[in-house]
Amino acid sequence: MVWSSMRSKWVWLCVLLLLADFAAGQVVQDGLLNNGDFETPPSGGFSSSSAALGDGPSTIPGWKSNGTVELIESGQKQGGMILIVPQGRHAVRLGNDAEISQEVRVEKGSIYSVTFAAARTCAQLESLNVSVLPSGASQTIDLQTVYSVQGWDSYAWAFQAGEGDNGGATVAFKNPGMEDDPTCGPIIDDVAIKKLFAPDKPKDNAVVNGDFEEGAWMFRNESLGILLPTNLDEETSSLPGWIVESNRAVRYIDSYHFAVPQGKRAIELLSGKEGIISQMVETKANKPYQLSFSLGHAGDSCKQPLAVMAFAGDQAQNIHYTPNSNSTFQTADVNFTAKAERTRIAFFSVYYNTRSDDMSSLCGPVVDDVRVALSMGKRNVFGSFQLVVGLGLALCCFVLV
Ligand SMILES: [Ca+2]
Repeated sequence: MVWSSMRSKWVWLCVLLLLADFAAGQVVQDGLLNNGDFETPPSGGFSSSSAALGDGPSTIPGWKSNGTVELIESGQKQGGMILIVPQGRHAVRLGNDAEISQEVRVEKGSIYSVTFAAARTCAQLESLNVSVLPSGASQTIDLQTVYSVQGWDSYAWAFQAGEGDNGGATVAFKNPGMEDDPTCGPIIDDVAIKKLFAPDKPKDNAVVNGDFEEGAWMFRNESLGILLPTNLDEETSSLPGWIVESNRAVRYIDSYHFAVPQGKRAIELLSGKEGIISQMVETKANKPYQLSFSLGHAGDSCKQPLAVMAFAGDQAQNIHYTPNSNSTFQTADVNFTAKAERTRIAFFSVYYNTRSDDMSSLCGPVVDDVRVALSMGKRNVFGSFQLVVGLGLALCCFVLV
């Protein structure tokens, strides 16, 4: 009897704790946001005609909307054009200055990466602003370049939950455009979030996340990979340790849909020198180092030749991928002498490649397993050479004396 009453007390305590948890904000785990795929029917059901939701309170379950936000259905036509729904049957379109947002629960100081699929509708310049409040971090992503022939791409954007976020943060997507045709505007789908971790620094490798295993959320069926747009802030990167310092994006790929040299994730470089990833690695000045990495193809019918330009300090080397039927990648290295306590390493694709099957999707060489280590071998050889010369000189002196 006593035991039973104790147990019921515990159950109640758990229920109260859970309720408190919900009251504090939505419990967000890695993965899809609440109705992040826009497949939950609104209270009145999905409208077969394209009905704009207007400025009213949240009519899309889980989301707040502002301005002309429209739930679209796959197969829906506008003029002569069929609207693109990246995944499933539904997505949303943002009209001029329209916004959708959702509150997510975050931990102060942690880094989060938001993944989303986006497509543009009309031919003109379209962009999408992703932001987080109250910290105010934001980025406008240019949707002008469509990287895949499917007409949509997935992107990732990272932010740090700030002091003011106090457990909850509002992630918002806004169409900053003001087009003459108000039905133009970006389409959004499949919004997910992931808390990122700073990978451990390996003892024998100065590169952080050199294997690219830690990074943005990727759905298991994400067959197109994730585009990582320009991000100059290494503290808030969807690819911890790395920055994308070019105007164009690079593609984060997984081993379920692409050939990946090591582990489950790697980077495919796109758009020639318009797609650059880099990292400042810790080095000791005047010491010899070796940068080594895997260079391969993604198995996505990318038209050869594939080559990368690899930079390490003041060294730059153009390395071509040699097709080999036994392997999807080869290893390459660049020797350099560090000039300072921090050395920049960087990669871009030498060519501007497209897939041979559709002639338009952007593709390129794959880089993985990036390492920077003291080049011990070289120093030892040099050391023994000095020793031999030294002994020789001593012997000469001895003979002469
Ligand atoms: Ca990897």
